[in-house]
Amino acid sequence: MANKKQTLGEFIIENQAAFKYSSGELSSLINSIRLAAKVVNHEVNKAGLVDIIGAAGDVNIQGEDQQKLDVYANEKFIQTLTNRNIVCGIASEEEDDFISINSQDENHQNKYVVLIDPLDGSSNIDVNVSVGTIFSIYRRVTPIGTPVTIEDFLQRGNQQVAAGYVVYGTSTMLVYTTGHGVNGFTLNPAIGTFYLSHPNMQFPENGHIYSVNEGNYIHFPQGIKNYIKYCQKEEGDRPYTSRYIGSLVSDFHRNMIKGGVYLYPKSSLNSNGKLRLLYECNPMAFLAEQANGKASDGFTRILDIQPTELHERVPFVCGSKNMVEKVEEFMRDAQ
Ligand code: P6P
Repeated sequence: MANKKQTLGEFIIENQAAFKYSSGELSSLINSIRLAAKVVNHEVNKAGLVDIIGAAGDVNIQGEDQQKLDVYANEKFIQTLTNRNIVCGIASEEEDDFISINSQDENHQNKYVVLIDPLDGSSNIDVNVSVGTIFSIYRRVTPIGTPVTIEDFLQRGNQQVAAGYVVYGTSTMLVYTTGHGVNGFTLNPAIGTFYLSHPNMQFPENGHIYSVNEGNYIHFPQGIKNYIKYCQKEEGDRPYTSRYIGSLVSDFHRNMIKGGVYLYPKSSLNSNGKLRLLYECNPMAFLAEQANGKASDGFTRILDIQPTELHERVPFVCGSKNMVEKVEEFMRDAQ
């Protein structure tokens, strides 16, 4: 008899005592993300069948065409997080400014802020390639009883209390950490239940996959160019394999299982790279470190960077520890 897989709900209850803050609130927060993930998953899986794909006609603060599913996912996550009355503020990649949650919290008693990329990789929606949701949770730093401020959102990544992603792929998974390792849960869509399928996920220290958009090669810093040529060299266990899906969550997830490094460097096209520090790099860096991996901007630990604005971008190197350190070595040597 195969051992019964633990459900996400059972896992949360079993582990909430380990969470150093008020465990009930975090559990409720993770549960609200679980609900939103199921709702978004349902729409993502039928995107081709209803008039919900294609640009919504708007352009977000990033200057990117907003796909209807971007807008839908943003609304669903904000709605479920608001309804749980745990959160005092939300910042979304799809929103110009942060949202102060006052509807059920008129006395500003709620302690958590959530930062979210509701549908990362959305340019892949119309071509049926995996997309994902990324979330990052902090305790507020301004006094309870006062309205949330930008200061509550511009915290260093090393202050996160939880982070995770949903990958809407060949199966839908919720992968998250509360600072005690990384665990992956797979959705059984027939009954709408997530089951613990990947306990204690760890990046292999080494890997043979590098993930970068080589179409930007000529615009990369010399250190990155040198690393890419290193990966392609016939020597030792190289050449490595190049795998780049164009969806951070999917590239990260594959590399965490198989070993690999993901790079989105700065370039002459993007002086700080493309990925956002608050919604993409900090949560993925927290997960990476909790899974024995590493994440930097090529020089500095991502989680130590002090944010200065909601939508700031940073160069991003993330994955197997020894591979990230090899990239950092090439970056140092090229200075
Ligand atoms: P490019 C998606 O827009 C995203 O933020 C990541 O998920 C993905 O890895 C990257 O951008 C793809 O960007 O410039 O290579 O198409």
